[in-house]
Amino acid sequence: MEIKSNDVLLVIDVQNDFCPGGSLAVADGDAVLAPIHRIAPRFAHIVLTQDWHTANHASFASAHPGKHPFEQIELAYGPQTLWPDHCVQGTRGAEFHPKLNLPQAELILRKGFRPRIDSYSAFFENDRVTPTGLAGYLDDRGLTRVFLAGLAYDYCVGYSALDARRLGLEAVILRDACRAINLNGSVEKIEAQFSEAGVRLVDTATLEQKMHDDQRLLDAAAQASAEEGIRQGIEDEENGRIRPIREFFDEFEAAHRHLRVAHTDKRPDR
Ligand code: VGL
Ligand code: ZN
Repeated sequence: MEIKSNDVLLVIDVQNDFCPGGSLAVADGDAVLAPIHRIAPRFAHIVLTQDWHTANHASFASAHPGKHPFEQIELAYGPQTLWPDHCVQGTRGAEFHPKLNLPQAELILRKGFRPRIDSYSAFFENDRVTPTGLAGYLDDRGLTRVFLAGLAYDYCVGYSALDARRLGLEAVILRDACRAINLNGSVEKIEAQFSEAGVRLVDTATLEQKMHDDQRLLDAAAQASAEEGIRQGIEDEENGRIRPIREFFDEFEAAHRHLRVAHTDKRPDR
């Protein structure tokens, strides 16, 4: 597998509230930084997403008297898990992790800003029909394969990957560059959907190794073809199928002798 110019790295929700110390901390959440930073230079295009809720957002348990975080309720569009308040617009928890260093990212996409609808996916909100605009953006730019990394594997990363497939895009999750919330079997559930939908999982190290191996094969092929060209040339010359290369050199030298003489004449004494 190689990374091509129509690939995009989608870095999902690497925000303070999803990292250790945050209000919806994912275990080891900041461990995604190292693999993301290692693989990012391979990509020509990077998009960051930011969970971006209003205060009193419908996905917050605090907005539903008597309800607690991680319980389920029914909203207008169906079941919704309730979360602790997190990623409220303009707060420190909503900011990217201070060590996230991807200044080359071309787009920061915010989602979950409609007070009555949650949005796990970077493509559609949780009603599954309200678009975020990302599909149009990628289509406009001819980006047809998404690699995904970030938080959380079993929610925003997973839903984004499944929606990408629904839109006819290729989706590859960089597994070691994600961490999961793992709530009531959420990892197993979403992984069953991954295999159904054709979402691929790969580790960044494997991807790097494959790219390295592919490059070595290409180099070897180029080398072999150059050698074959030379061998064929020598054989053709020996069989009289082409003029000896020496003749070309001699003619060239003869034709340009005056230049060399003129040149050497001008050279100062050494
Ligand atoms: C997420 C739960 C609530 C995520 C966002 O980024 O995976 N999870 N909001
Ligand atoms: Zn959220």
